[in-house]
Amino acid sequence: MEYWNPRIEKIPADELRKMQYKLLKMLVYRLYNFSPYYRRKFKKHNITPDDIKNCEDVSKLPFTYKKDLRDNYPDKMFAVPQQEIVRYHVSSGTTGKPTIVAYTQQDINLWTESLARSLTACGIGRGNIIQISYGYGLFTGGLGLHYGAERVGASVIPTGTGNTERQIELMQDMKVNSIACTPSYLIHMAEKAENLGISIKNDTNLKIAILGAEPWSEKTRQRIEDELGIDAYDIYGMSEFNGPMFTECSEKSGIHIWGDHMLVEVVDPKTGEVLEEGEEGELVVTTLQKEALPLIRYRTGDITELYQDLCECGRAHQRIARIKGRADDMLIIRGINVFPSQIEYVLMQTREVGKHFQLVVERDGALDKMTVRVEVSTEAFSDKINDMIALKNRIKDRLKHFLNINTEVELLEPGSLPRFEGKAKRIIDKREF
Ligand code: DLL
Repeated sequence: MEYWNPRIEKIPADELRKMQYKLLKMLVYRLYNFSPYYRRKFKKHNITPDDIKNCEDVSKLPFTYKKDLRDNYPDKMFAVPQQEIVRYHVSSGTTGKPTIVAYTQQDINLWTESLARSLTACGIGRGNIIQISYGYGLFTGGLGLHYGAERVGASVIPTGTGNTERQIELMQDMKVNSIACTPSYLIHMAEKAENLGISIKNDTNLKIAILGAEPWSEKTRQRIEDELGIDAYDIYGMSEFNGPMFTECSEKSGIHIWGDHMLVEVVDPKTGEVLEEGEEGELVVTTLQKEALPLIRYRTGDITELYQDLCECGRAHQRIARIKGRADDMLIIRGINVFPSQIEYVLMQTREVGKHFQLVVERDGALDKMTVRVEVSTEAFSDKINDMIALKNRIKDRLKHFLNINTEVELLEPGSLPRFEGKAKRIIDKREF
């Protein structure tokens, strides 16, 4: 078992908790005294640093929302003078203005440390040749992973997104054995390779993929691993708290959140009430050491749960379950809550379907109607109408059985849905609210 920073990674749970308490107390003290934004907010909620007597007291602090970052655009939430800032990234944001995030040198160092631990836990280090096919630039994925991979001593090929044929050529020529990108882009790359007569499994050295930035299901992991002959690890993060930061370890059972960097809670998305470990809700993070843009109880919008048991890998740092989707991604179809990732899970259990799908939601009179548009795999695609009708009905039945929703299913020829180099866009919601 490899550790990047064994002293911190193998710290016993109670010592970690003590460390988190000290860091939280220092954070509240610092923000109360030096951040005009948080000082105002704490005063409004009658909070002083003396109110923090243990880690659980984090729940006394007010939440921070994406809206706060938007309302304070571009820099009113920064807690250091501009001279201390060495980097900015911009979070795309699907609606409204983007948000700007800032980093001091120390923030970059901590981000890099976090990724160094995570990449090591995924088996990446000196000797690995890693292709980074996340976007470089304003998106945090490319540069974040780049710094982390260099820190662990891997040889980095900073391909960024796009120019897929070139990427495949480099993968072969440079004997790339690991890659970081979105799961949808890796699937796209594998298809493109196949069209060029190249099998990722047999004709390249690829062995490890660090996949994230969008929801993907356990079934999709299994298919990627089997078809490409690799180990695929989930990586999570968001621009507001640096970017990509946390991954699974070799156990592949939950994403470790480095507790000295972040204090996490899971709350009921509607009431904000703190939930027990094992209960599903919205992830809330408090950044314990960030300087330029510290966040107190930031509502990520991501749905997950905290695992209770200790991980076999020996790290006491808390794990979260694979992200199910965003609270705002959740579709309510005739009153039933559905996450696109659940539909993906059901689809990927059906051997005859390919890996690309799209969900179209519209109003049919007063009722919601959802159409699952999914590509059939090249092997299973057939002109025999009866075969295709049988497959369609099988998928409909499974969706009904697992998710209790009635859907229309549309089977499509392989290659007919759009492909994405970054995050996939899978939902088309035509309803008007
Ligand atoms: O996507 C940072 C990142 C880059 C993460 C590379 C992993 C790898 P944003 O663009 O700010 O940052 O988007 C953050 O993406 O709140 C989640 O909803 C979603 N997301 C990120 N990772 C995962 C994942 C980057 N592993 C938003 N599974 C987050 C599911 C994910 N959703």
